[in-house]
Amino acid sequence: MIMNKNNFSRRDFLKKSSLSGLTIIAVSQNDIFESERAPAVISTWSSGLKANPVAWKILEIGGRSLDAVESGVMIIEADPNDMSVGYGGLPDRDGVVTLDASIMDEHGNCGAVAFLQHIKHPISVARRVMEKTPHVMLVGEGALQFALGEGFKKENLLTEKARQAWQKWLKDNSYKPQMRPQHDTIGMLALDKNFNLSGACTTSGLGFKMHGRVGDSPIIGAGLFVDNDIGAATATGNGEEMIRCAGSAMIVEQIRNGKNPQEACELIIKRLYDKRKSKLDGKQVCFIALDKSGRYGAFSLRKGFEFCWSPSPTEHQLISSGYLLEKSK
Ligand code: SD4
Repeated sequence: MIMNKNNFSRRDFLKKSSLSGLTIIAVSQNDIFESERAPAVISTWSSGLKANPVAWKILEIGGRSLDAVESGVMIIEADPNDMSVGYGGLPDRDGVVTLDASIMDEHGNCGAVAFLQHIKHPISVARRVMEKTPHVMLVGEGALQFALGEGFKKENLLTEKARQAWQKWLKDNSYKPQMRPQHDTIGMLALDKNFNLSGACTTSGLGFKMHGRVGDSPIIGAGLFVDNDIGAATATGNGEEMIRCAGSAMIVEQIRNGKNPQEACELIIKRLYDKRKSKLDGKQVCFIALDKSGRYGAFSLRKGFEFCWSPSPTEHQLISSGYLLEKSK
C-alpha cells in the first residue's frame, strides 16, 4: 500500500439516482477521497469545526487515534452552548441531565456509559470502563459510582439556558416525550498515522426524553462501531431507529463487503427507509463513516445533516451530506 497523502483522486458523488422509486438527491458532497490518506478526522455536525482541530493536535504529533477522538469530543462535552452533549445538554422530561457515550479502539476494545448523571466527560468514563474493567457498559448509579471512584468530579450539568428550555417545553408539551428532528450529538472517527482507527460518540440524548431512556450513542454497533481491519461508523439522529437497524455495525459490514464508505452509508439509510417508512415522520437519521484507507462517507435520511471533514491539521470542511428525503421533518 502506498501511503501517499497527496496522491488522492476525487470523483463526483452521485447527483441523482433512483432506488425504490425515490429520487435521491445529494447536495454539496462532491468530494470522496479514493486513495490512502492518514491521519484524518471526521465528525458529526458543525461542532466538528471546534472538535476536529483538537483531535488533530494529537494526530499531528503521531498520537493514537483513540486519544484524538477522546480529546476532540471532550471539547463539546464541556461546551455549555451545545445543548445535545455533556454540560449544557437538554435534560429529560423530569429536568434531569442524563448522558450516554461510547468509545472504541483499534484493538476491538470498547467501553460505554449510559444514563450517567453529574459527570461532565462521559466519554472519559467510557474509556475507563474499557480500560479498567472487564465490562463494556456501565449505567446509571453504577456508572456514577465507578466514575467517582476513578476521581471524576460530581457536577451540576443543568445550565440555566437548558433549564429554561425545559420549563418552556413542559408548558407547551404537557410532559409528552418528544422525537426532536434537530440533533447535535457528536460522533467522531479518526485514523492516525499508523492507519489505526478509533471512534467516540457522546450525547445528552433526545431532549425531554423519558427518564431512564437510553439512545443509540452508547450501544456498540448502533451509535458507533470500529473494525480496524475495515472501517468505522458513527451516528446521530433518532437513536431508536439506529438501534433497530444496528446502523453503525451494518455500515462497517458493507465496507467489508466491498462498498466504499459513501455507498455503505447510503445503503443502510435506504434499507431503513424501505423497512420503516411509515414510522419515520419527524425523525432524522444520519451516519458518517471512515475506512481503513482514509476514505469517508456520510448520508442522512432527511435534508439538513452536516458533518466536518478534516483531512489535514488546517483544513476543516463543513459539508452538507447527501440525503434521501427533501422534507426536513
Ligand atoms: C440519541 N442519537 O440519544 C442520539 C440523539 C442525537 O443529537 O443524535 N442527538 O438518540
